Amino acid sequence: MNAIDLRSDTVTLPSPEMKQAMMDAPLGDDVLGDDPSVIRLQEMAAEITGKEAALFVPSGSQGNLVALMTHCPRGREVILGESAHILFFEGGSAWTVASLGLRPVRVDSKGRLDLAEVARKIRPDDDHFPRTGLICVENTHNQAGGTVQNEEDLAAVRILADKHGLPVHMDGARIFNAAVELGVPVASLAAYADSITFCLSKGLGAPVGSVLCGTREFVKEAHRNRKILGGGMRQAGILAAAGIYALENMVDRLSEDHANAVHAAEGLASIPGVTLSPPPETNLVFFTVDGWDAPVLERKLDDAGVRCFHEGGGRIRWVTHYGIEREDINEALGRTRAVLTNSK
Ligand code: TLP
Repeated sequence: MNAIDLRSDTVTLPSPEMKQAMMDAPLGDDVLGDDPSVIRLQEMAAEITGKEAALFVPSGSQGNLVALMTHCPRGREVILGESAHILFFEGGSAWTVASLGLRPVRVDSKGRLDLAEVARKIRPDDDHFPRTGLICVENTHNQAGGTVQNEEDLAAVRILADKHGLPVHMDGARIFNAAVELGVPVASLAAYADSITFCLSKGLGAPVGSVLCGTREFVKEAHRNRKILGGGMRQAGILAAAGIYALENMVDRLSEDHANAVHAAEGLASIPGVTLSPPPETNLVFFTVDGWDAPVLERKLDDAGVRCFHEGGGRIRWVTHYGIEREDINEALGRTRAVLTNSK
């Protein structure tokens, strides 16, 4: 029985065409600024996000950390959502590596920051307190369920940040999913942030890599911070070429993943005891099942050939992505229904 892998869109494998683009990529030493493929990817990323410049980094986690380090000297505080990926899933790097404080605020069901709380948590200018250095938003929001924040949502954050003279960083690991869902260019969402990280290695199907975008001056400093973190990658063009291919060929198809997520959600909701938490907006499907402990269910589903993760709060997450077709979703639904029915 072939396993259907819904653990994450990070499990996507490069297509033969993407691999060919990697084979054909012109290369150079990127630490010395010589790699034509990295330069091209960075130019494309800057243009797509509407920023002056961009920096290719090995991962979304490193992109976010470099952004935090570049915006904030040691000792600053970063305000972010209580369920932010930066807070929970990046190994505590902001604390351990960058010596930054993370100050969480409540988020609503879409992952939007509670702006009244943000305003309360911005530190006054007083020697007793740390200094606030940055506000972070996440779009789409992973733990909220792949939810999308639109221009109005982001504009509200921008207005507050401007009032206090603070920069905004967007963890846009899945910003292309947000843009495709809203039917707007990525740049119109990124416009509300000073910097944005997006991932090539998730729904866009590249094997490795993310891009951090911002002003020319910001990216120059980010380049230095990437070096400090050991993220200078020499002939990285072989990876950047996959990213170029992804940006040129893999964006529009994200709507298929979103349609498959809706289909999966409808199928799951028809199984007694299953509750969507919430209904999917993009490619992440979160659900709970009455009477089931999520880690136990994750193991049972795995045994039945449906690979997925439990995500805390009793929730299971399915992620639709390149390589998962409608029939795979139907098969996963059938196997899941069998597990839930036969185990009663
Ligand atoms: N998320 C992964 C895991 O780390 C949980 C996943 O499977 O969803 N920001 C957001 C919003 C993310 O979801 C992720 C990855 C990252 C940053 C980090 O990207 P990588 O994995 O490239 O370091």
